[in-house]
Amino acid sequence: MKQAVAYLEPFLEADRTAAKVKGKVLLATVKGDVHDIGKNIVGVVLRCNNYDIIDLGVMVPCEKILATAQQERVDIIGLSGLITPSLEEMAYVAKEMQRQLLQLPLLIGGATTSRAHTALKIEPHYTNATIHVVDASRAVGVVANLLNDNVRDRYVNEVKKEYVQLRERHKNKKSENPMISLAVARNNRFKIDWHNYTAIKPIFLGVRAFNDYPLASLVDFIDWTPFFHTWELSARYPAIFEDAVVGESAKQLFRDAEAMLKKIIAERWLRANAVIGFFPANSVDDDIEIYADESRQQVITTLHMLRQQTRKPQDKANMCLADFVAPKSTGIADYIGGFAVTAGIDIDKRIQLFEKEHDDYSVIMLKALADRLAEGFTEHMHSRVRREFWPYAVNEHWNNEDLIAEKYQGIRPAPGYPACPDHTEKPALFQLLNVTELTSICLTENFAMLPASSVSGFYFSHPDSYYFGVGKIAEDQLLDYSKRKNMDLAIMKRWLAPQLY
Ligand code: B12
Repeated sequence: MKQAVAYLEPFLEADRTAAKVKGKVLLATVKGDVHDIGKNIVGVVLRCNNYDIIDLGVMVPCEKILATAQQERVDIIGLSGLITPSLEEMAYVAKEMQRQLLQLPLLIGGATTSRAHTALKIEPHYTNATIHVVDASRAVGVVANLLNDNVRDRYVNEVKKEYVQLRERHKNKKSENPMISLAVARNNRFKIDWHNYTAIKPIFLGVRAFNDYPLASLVDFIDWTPFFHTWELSARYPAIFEDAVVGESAKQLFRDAEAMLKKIIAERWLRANAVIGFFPANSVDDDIEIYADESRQQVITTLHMLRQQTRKPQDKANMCLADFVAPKSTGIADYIGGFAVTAGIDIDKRIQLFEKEHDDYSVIMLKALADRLAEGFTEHMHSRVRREFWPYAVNEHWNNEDLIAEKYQGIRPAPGYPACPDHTEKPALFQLLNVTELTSICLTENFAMLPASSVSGFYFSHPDSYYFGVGKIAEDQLLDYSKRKNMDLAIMKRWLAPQLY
C-alpha cells in the first residue's frame, strides 16, 4: 500500500491545489526519541488523502508541539515514539494539553505504544479525544471520524468506553496474577553448573573501535523480513515474493531497495562505525560487576538487571541476565562483552537532499535500509565476536537463515529489549565502551541513540544463555532496583512504567 501511495503522491500533490484540504494534522516524534519512519508513513498516507500535514520531525519538546498546534490552528495532534521513555513523554504532553485547556484530539502511535498503555496511562490525563492508532492504514479512518461533525461524538464516546473497559480489565487482571517476592524469585534463579564450566577468555580486554566499516560486508547479514514490515507488507522474506496479494509489490519494492543499496555502498552515502569491548565480570545476585583487570579487585561499572517475578511452573526458573555470568562466590573468572554499532553516520545529508525534492519514498527507503544495515552490522559483529574476538564458537557453521533464527551460542540483549527492559542502563554501557568518542553515537536525554540506525547491547557467551522477557515485576523489586542503581524510586518507576502491568 505504501508503495502505491509513494507512486501516487506526485499526482496527488498536483491535484491537491484543486482538491479541498480536509484538515490539518500536526505530527511529531516526542522529545528524546529519534525514530520517525512510522510517523513519516502516516504523514504520507494522510497527505495523499488530502490532509495538510505539519511534520515537526524528531525529538520535539512538548512546548514546541503545543505552540505550533495553536499558531497553525491544527485540527489534530499526532505523537510518535519508538522506545519506552517516550510513553512518559506522551503522558506529559496529554497533561499539558489538559492544563492549557486544548480541545484538539490527540493521536498516539509508534512501536512501543499500545491501546492498553494509551488507555491506562495517557487518556486519563486528557478529557478530549485520546486515541491509539496501531498503523498507518487505520490513521485515515480515525482522522476522518474525528473531523466529521456527524460521527465525531459517537466515535469518541465509543473509544472512551472501550478505554474504560480496558482499565477495568487491567485492574481485575492484576489481582488474578499474583507475583512472588524478589527473594523467592532469586532462590529460583537459573541454575548453571559453574564448577564444571571453563570460561573462555576474550582475545583482548578493553575496547576496540571499527570505523568506516565496509558496508558491502554487511549485506549478507541483512534480515529482509522487517524491511517489508516497515512498508506494511507482512510476510516472511523470500516467501513474500510468491504471495498472491503482496508478491508483486514486494518484488518491485525489493528491486528499488537493491538499487538504492548499491548506490549507498558505491557512493558512500552512509558510514558505519562500531565499538566492542570485553571485560572481566562476575555476577552478584542480579547485578553484574565489571572489573578493571584480572585481579578483579576494582569494580569499574555495575550493570543492574531485572528478574522475572511471576510464579513459574515447577521446572522453570525466574530468569535474570545476571544468571548467565559466573557468580563472584564461585571464584570463576568469567567475562562479559558490550557493543554499539551504527550504520547511520552522514544519513542526514542525503535525507535533506531527498526532502528538498519532496521525495518521501526515498526518504523512507533510505532510513529503512540504514536500519537494516545497522541490524546486519550487529549480527555481523556478533558473528566475528564468537569466532575471533571471544572465540568460544570458532567452529560454528551457519547460513543466513540460521543467523536470523539466532541458532548459535550466546546472546546479545540490548537495553530496552524484553530481557533487559531498562533503557537507563545505556549510559553505563556507553561510558564503559567510550561509545560517543569512538563511534559518534550519542544518547538523547531519554536514552535514544543518534543516529537513529544504531544498536547497543551486551554479549553473553554461556552456552545455556537465551533470550527471555522479564515481564511484570513487583514493588519490592522496584525498591531494591532503585537502591542498587541509586536512583529515586519515583523516577525509576517512570522509566519502567510498562513493567508494572
Ligand atoms: C526496526 C527496529 C529497529 C531498527 C530501527 C530503529 C530506529 N530507526 O529507530 C534498529 C535495528 C536500528 C533498532 C534499534 C533499537 N531498537 Co528497535 N525495533 C525495531 C522494530 C523491529 C520495528 C520498528 C519499526 O521500524 N517498525 C516499522 C514502522 C513503520 O512501524 P512503527 O514505527 O511502529 O510505525 C507504525 C505504527 O506504529 C503507526 N505510527 C507510528 N507513529 C505514529 C504516529 C501517529 C500520530 C499515528 C497515528 C500512527 C503512528 O503507524 C506506523 C506505520 O504503520 C521494533 C519491534 C516492532 N515489531 O515494532 C523494535 C523495537 C521498537 N526496538 C526496541 C529497542 C529497545 C531498540 C533499541 C533501544 C535497542 C538497543 N539498545 O540498541 C534501539 C534503539 C535505536 C535508537 N536509535 O535509539 C524495542 C522498544 C521496546 C521498548 N520498550 O522500549 C522494540 C519494540 C523491540 C522489542 N520488542 O523490544 N530497532
